[in-house]
Amino acid sequence: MNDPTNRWFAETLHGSYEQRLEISDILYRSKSGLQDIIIFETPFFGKVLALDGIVQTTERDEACYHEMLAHVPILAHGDVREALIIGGGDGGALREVLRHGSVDRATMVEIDHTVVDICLEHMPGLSDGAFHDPRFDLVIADGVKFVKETAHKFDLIIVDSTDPIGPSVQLFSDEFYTDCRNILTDDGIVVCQSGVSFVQEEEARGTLSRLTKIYADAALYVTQVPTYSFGFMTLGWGANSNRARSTDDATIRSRFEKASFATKYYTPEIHAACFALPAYMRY
Ligand code: AG3
Repeated sequence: MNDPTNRWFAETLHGSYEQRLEISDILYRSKSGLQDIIIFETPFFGKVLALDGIVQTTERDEACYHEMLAHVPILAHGDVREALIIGGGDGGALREVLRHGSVDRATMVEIDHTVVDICLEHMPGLSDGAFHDPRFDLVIADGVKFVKETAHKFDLIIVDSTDPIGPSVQLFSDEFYTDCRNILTDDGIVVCQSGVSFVQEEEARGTLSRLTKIYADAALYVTQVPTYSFGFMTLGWGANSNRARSTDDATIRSRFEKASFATKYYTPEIHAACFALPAYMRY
């Protein structure tokens, strides 16, 4: 199905359900590096990046994911200056982080430089100039090793990874989250993608139990991304204190108004609601 000569890109997240996206053009394809990478054009979703057969991001709905990874922790914290992004080579999370004037530095540690290069070439709207922002630092390295060895402290760590298959497996481990905790500032926060729990229950459940063991405040929150099929995408939250999650709604609203940028998904109301989980996600 994923043969480039085919007009359809098929994704199978669950053995008895297939999602297909119509391909109008294949812009890049490589199976020779760390992972199977494809970027293709579609009539409805714009350009799409898929890694190892799984849709990572599409131009049409990427904001539903990247805004929630960045704005929920940044506006809850209130004073994020140093941000670290693990993965996220397409630049979408980076773009949203750098919308905040309070951020002095955003470091991205991406294991696969090809993802950065080809996204910049074929999907430049994803990063929208963020890779050229003077506050941005790119490190091509293994995030697992970086968090173990760095001497820096961060107010926010965003883990924008693939699911735990291939190069991301180690990002879903106690050791990685302990190392992240150790490089966070006192009120620092880590957020991470933890799968669409309806079909990736182990990923969401495992993330929550790991975060609960390691952080003073741990939770899952949700966002709705149309091309991540099967419903809510869960995002994990871990913080060394519960200060950020105790921020009241009026403060969140006023911080958002002050930040003064337009969003496609995030609103202060969504922020207030996104930690409310359906009963099937009460792990
Ligand atoms: N990373 C999260 C992809 C999740 C795919 N899983 C799924 N559809 N259930 C996206 C990277 C975008 N910056």
